[in-house]
Amino acid sequence: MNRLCELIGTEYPIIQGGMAWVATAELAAGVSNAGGLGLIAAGGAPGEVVREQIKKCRTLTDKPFGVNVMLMSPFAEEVMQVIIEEKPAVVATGAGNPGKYMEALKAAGIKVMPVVASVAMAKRMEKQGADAVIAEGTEAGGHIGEITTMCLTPQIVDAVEIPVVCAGGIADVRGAVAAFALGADGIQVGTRFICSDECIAHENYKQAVIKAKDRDAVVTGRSTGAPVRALKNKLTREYQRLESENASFEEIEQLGVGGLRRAFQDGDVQMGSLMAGQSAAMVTKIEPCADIIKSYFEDIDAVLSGIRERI
Ligand code: TUI
Repeated sequence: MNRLCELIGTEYPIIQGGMAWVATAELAAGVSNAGGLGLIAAGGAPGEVVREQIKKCRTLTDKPFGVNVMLMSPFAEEVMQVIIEEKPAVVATGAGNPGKYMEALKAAGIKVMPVVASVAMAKRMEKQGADAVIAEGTEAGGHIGEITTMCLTPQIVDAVEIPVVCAGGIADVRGAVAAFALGADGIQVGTRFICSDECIAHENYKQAVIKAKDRDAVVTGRSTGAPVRALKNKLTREYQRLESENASFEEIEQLGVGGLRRAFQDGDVQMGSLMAGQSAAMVTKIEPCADIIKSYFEDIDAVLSGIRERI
């Protein structure tokens, strides 16, 4: 049996990415019901909102699910407290070092899977007791590191003993086979789940992902030290203008405030932050989570025999 599935109690070694706003209880339950691990994204939400989401998810699925905690959130501490009380099966973290919460999470029986974007961070997480790491390449959406999935994954696989989940740019079964070839024990998929029936993001956001082409998922915020990948629109162009004019940190940050809500809730495709990875260009339709998950695992043999025929 796959050791990631054993760790998290799923049928398939696939985790849904913890996308702020987008990854609600509905999406997490949809993914978990289909045999993957759904994650509720805490994003920038306060603890009690996250508690409600966990409770809602429990009404929608009896399968294991997790919560993704964005460590740059001002509410990270109280969200962790809620998680320790509510005890979802898994906690994934992003955008920081979850070291100070590790002991309490593990004592509560929660599996901890930090997202990492470097080998050093992966090693540190293993040493601090992480159960697995999610190696996220720069192809991913949202807040990103510098190293590509192709180069990051095998280096982390070689550096740690714990299971490695490969993330960033995995749009179909070919990407999944590539991830397993690089030594990963599982895959994390974000962008493609935006275009699931169960995702309650605004239809305009979903259509923007479907329309996206290869160069449309652009990075802003490199100058402020928090690079974010999102679909090109008026907002990203404004960002790029401010950054090229060396505007103040505050002015640049101010532009992004409320951007995710504008995209997710209002369907504002011009001034909303349409966070998505480079794989958006490969997403072509809206479908049930179950069909998305099956598409990553059903045709593995066909991909492998294609490889055999070509080499
Ligand atoms: O966290 C993410 N992706 C995100 S978070 C997010 S919310 C947001 N909204 C507006 C601006 C910025 C963020 C949207 N997307 N992915 C996981 C991830 N973690 N990628 C990179 C990292 C990371 C980076 C540095 C993890 C650890 C780290 O180490 C810091 C340290 O303390 O050494």
